[in-house]
Amino acid sequence: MTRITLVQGDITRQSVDAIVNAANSSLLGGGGVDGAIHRRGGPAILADCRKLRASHYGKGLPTGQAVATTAGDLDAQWVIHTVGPVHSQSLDRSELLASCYRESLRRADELGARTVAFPAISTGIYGWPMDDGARIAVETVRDADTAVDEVRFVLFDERAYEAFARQLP
Ligand code: AR6
Repeated sequence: MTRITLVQGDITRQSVDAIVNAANSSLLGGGGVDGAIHRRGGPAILADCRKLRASHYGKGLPTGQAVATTAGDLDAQWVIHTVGPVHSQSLDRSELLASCYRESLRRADELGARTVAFPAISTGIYGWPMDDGARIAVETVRDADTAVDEVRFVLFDERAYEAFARQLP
């Protein structure tokens, strides 16, 4: 059984096996969580991302997929980069958002990571409504077939924390 825990705070301050990054398909950094992870994790993460781009993802990492790199100076062994969908009013992209959580946990299992910290993927710059993003995150992790012991959702502010808390008994 995977334990789901909630923390309000900065994901770059977490001590876990793997930290999930809400990246973009370029894998070359950006704002939000992505910017914070690269800033605090240092240049080793970007160096790994560049190698992955050159070897496997010349056209970018597709939405809904996930890849792992070193965690650099972060207090973790790996960063798992996943690309959330941009929210759309006209198209239902929920399955792609669920895929981010599922694929990140798959990478975690391949690496042997037992504790994994997730941000609320797509709920910032990519515009996903927080309540729906929280529902998809919690349901997907609950249903996942994974050996991860703890999934820790790290929510930046109280509004995000409350949205995730409503999804848990
Ligand atoms: N720790 C935890 N959560 C955070 C942190 C942090 N340090 N910083 C922001 N959040 P976002 P997205 C929250 O925008 O929506 C980047 O430019 C934030 O409040 O980081 O998936 C990428 O390169 C929000 O609830 O990711 C992409 O281009 C959640 O994390 C794009 O943004 C996700 O917000 C991805 O957009």
